Amino acid sequence: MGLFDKFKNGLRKTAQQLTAPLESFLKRPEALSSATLQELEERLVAADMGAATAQAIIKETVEAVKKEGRADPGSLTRQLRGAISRRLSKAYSPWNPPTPVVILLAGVNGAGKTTTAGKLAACFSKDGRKVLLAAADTFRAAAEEQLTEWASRAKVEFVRGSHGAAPSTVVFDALKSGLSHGVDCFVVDTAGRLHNRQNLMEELQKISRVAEKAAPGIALEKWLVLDANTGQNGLNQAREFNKGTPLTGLVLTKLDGTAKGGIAVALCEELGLPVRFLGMGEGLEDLVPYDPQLFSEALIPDPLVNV
Ligand SMILES: Nc1nc2c(ncn2[C@@H]2O[C@H](COP(=O)(O)OP(=O)(O)OP(=O)(O)O)[C@@H](O)[C@H]2O)c(=O)[nH]1
Ligand SMILES: [Mg+2]
Repeated sequence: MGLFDKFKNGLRKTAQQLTAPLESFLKRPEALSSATLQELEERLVAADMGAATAQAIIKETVEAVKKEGRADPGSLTRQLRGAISRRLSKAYSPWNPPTPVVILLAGVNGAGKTTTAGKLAACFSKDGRKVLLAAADTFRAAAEEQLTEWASRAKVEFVRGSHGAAPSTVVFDALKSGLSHGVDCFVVDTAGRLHNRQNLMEELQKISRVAEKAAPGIALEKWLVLDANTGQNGLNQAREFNKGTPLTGLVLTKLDGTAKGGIAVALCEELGLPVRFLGMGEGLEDLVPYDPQLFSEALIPDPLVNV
């Protein structure tokens, strides 16, 4: 499946939420009627873009349509896509993993960290990188087993700590031994933690400090894994994690199962952090590199724009 098809599939539920009203708007001549605009704004909020962002998008869209001098429905959908796309592009720049690189995945319980770690390992390994998956979730034995399973699916190496080892020790040992064996991509899975638990936030800081100590100067990515179903609370989570350990990126998971994928727009608008990957299913291949253009085209497809 091509990349754009993956975006379309993964964002289908959110797109349906938006396209149904857009299709009916296209049949009406009065595209800029206040009833139309209000309905559209409600749909943006329902897709979880947030009230303030939805309002700003509508305002910007209306101004652009007026400026264009063609208050027809096609112009409305085109400008709407533009307003969404500009927000999705904030803080974004294409990312190529440096060599070597450490990617630390953090997030609340059940966000999709372990699944993402496995998918990332497969994705980088496919690109010819020598990948090591490190189980720094030492909290539950089952977590290590889950990651072992992913490592074998992704056909990459895997390292876990000895019983009762601290997560930072696992990371230290993984980096030391991995680097001496030519590993150039470390993907570190951590335990789920609530953003308001100070001690767990400190543990993350420690993992990151220890990684820097084990491999001074190594590129260290700290990504927050967010479940797209979390809605606007995801913004709060991201802010709190970012306070504890300054993040370098976001991964948004479970987009396939939600009509609330518009949260990506709110996150990009408000956080100044780049989204790096999107989780769109439970399989090894169901991870796509984030692309703001493809995202907005999947949300508002061409037939709605080229009218
Ligand atoms: N549909 C769908 N399910 C996903 C996706 N990512 C993860 N999941 C599912 O979400 C559930 C939790 O995923 P995990 O990867 O175990 O989450 P975690 O953050 O590691 O959880 P803890 O370690 O318990 O904090 C599993 O059932 C996954 O299969 C996704 O992109 N789409
Ligand atoms: Mg996990």
